[in-house]
Amino acid sequence: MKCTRCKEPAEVKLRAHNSAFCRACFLFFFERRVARAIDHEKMFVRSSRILVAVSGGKDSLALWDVLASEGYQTVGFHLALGIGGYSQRSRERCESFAEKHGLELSVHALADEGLAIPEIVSATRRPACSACGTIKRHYFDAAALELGCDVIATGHNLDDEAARLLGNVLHWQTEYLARQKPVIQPRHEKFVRKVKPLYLTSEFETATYAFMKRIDYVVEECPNAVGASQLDYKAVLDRLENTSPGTKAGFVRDFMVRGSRAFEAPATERADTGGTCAGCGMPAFGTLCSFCSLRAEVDRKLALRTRSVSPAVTE
Ligand code: Q46
Ligand code: ZN
Repeated sequence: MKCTRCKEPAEVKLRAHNSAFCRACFLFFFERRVARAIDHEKMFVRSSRILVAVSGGKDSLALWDVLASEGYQTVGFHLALGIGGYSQRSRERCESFAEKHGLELSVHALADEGLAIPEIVSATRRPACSACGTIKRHYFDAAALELGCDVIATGHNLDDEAARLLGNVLHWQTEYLARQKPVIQPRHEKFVRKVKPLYLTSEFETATYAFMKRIDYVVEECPNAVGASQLDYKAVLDRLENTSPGTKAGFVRDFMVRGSRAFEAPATERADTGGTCAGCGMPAFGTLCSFCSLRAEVDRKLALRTRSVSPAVTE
């Protein structure tokens, strides 16, 4: 097998692109693909300060690596979720990556404020990923504001986007379909744009890039991912991709080009930007934003529990 680009022996075959590459040409291909997504979707420019949300996994660290090596101004942000050894190892990978490359990293640990994911789940009985999603959105937005960033970049890859699109279509989640885009514009002056530079880059390609660049990332999945329907959708899409390479890329790209527009609400119907949260000062549609409502629910339920287990007061 020869490299499609330079005809030297190839190291990796990409059926979806009907190509094979040697190491140097694969890295060139990968970086150019990410650069094209950034430029084509007008995600950010050279002068932007980019908050890269890093989990410690291959996708977000590969994204940080590409952006930093392309000379973009980045600051990593890691939210330590407090999910036992998994979170500990994830944080260590982010810290060692930042140190090795001399990059700025900001870490916020949920456990420091009594909000670790397992505690929230046990107090509220909410599904872990739903609580986690609310919390991540809040801290990413707050970190971008605090660290003076113009844009938040996440490591969602093609497989993530295809699985999410399939789930949204299967359940006709029209509001989610309207917001499934590589660039989400802010709806409030305290928010910044959110972008996904890897949205057309497959999980296999990102893993290959991370391997070739010797990025030390956390391989294990979050224990809460087990059983998530997202994984079933990924398995179905893998089967389709196997029989018809390029299916995932076509599904996602064609949706963005042709389908997405059909779900957009007319400007007159778009939700207004709401007010300010009485708890944290971030934008909110009610008195409290969804993060502060969750925090209040946790506090309330923990207080109730403490009261019910305290021994009766006797004179
Ligand atoms: S980290 Fe959080 Fe994921 Fe773990 S609890 Fe669920 S949402 S699975 S990307
Ligand atoms: Zn709030």
